[in-house]
Formats: sequence, structure tokens, C-alpha cells
Amino acid sequence: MTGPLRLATDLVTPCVMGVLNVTPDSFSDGGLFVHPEAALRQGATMAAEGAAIVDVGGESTRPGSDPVSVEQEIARVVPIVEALRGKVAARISVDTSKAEVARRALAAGAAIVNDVTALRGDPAMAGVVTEAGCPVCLMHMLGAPRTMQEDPRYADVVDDVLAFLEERLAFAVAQGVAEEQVLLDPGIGFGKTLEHNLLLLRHLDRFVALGRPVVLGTSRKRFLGAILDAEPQDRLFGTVATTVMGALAGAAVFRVHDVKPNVEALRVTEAVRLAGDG
Ligand code: 9MG
Repeated sequence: MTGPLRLATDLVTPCVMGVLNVTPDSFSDGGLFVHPEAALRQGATMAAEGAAIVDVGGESTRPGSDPVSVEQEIARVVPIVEALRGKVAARISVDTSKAEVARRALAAGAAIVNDVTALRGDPAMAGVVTEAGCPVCLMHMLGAPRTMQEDPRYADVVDDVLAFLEERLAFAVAQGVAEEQVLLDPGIGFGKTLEHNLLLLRHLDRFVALGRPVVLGTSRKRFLGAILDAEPQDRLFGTVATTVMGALAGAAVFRVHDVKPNVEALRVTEAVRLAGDG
């Protein structure tokens, strides 16, 4: 695969983005994949199970987490991107809000930037994305990971998150990012109560109507634990339920830890959704 990834032709059918946290402290898999061999094995497994994208992140964004330095994040992420590049049959995205981390990861072979701050975290990030001509995911978050779950409030969560994403899309385009390269994400769990998350999922079709591919990240998240009274490793069936609902609403990319069950759920959902279309 050469040249920048073009979203318009590459990410049109729903696909899975596998989560590869190379952090010691992520909420459900912290510490498991910090070594390049373990990360490479996990990336290869996720690709073999059908992940179109492997999302490599070196800073935890779980509620209450502390930021890490640019140097530390580069030291975690870049060797893993290099280890995966050309060896796994999936695109690599870099989960970062730091421009220098994104720049180094793109140079090492990443093809997509997943920025949970939607270009608000680092004023240089839009330039890095524009320069690379790569896809970028802009996600909604209220506040910062450290404090975002402390009494989040909205006038109307769906209207507010929609307005935010429209504003960030316009900002990105004004900064030179091609509109066709932008993905949008309502940011499930990022400064949201259980009710907020449920309303965003129920009204996901309104995000799809913005006209850009929608990324959905529900995997093993706390709101599923609240509904199911289950620990992260026991939230798979709840995650799969949201993948199916998301696909029916028209979401494009499903960011998950458990690739195979979600890929299979998507394949069945798509088969039914397209039945009779020839
Ligand atoms: C890094 N990260 C954690 N959760 C996420 C989500 O829901 N969406 C995106 N785009 N990234 C996420």
C-alpha cells in the first residue's frame, strides 16, 4: 500500500479497528502489549481476525488517567508501529493528541490519526495531518480524561455533541484537512453519564447524517458494566450488541478489543442489511 490512505475509496463498508494499547495503565488491557513482540503478535492476531485497522496508543485515556510526556509516548508507540508496518494485513492508526507523536508514527508507517481531542490538544496537529494527507478521526470529549467523569452536563447531549463535531469538522477543513479524510466519533464514555451514552447510541443515525464516516468506540466500556454489572472482560456481548446497533444506524468503524466476535457480528448484520440489494 503506497501513498496516503484515501478514505473515500478505502473505508466505505463497516470495519473493525482493533485496540492495541501499549500502555501500562489502560482500563482493560493495561500492560499486556508494551513489548514489541507481544504487540506484533496481538496486531497480527487482530488483522487475521479481520481488523482493517490496528489502533496503537501510548497514553491511556481512561477516566482519571494522567498525561504522559511526548518523549515517553514516542518511545512506546514508534517501535510498535515499526514492528507492525508491512507485517500485518491492516492499516495502522495512531491514537494520540500530540502532533510530534503523530508525525513520528506516520513517518514510521501509521496511516491514520485518531485524535480524541479533535485537534484541540496540540495546535500543530492539524498541520501534521494536512501535510501527511491522511485520514483523521475527530472525537468528542467533555473536559480532559483526568476529570471528565466528574458530573458531566449537557443542555441536550445529542445536539451538543453534534454541534461540537460540526464545529471541529469546519475547523479541520479551515486548517487545510481534506473533508473527505475526516471521520467523526461521538466519544462514548468521554465525559458522559450512562444516560448520555445511551442517548448517543440511540441517536447515532443523526451523526451518520453529518455525511462523514462515524467511528464508534464502546468496547468493554464502563456504561456496559453499569448495565450488565460486569467487569471489563465480561462486557463482550454488550459490546457486540452496540456494534450491531451501530452498523444498523450506519456507523463505519468499530473500535474494539475483541476483533473476531465483532467482525462476525458485522458480517451477519451487513448480510441482512443488504439482503435483496443484488
Ligand atoms: C482512544 N480511544 C478510547 N476510546 C475511544 C473511542 O471511543 N473513540 C476513539 N476514536 N478513540 C478512543
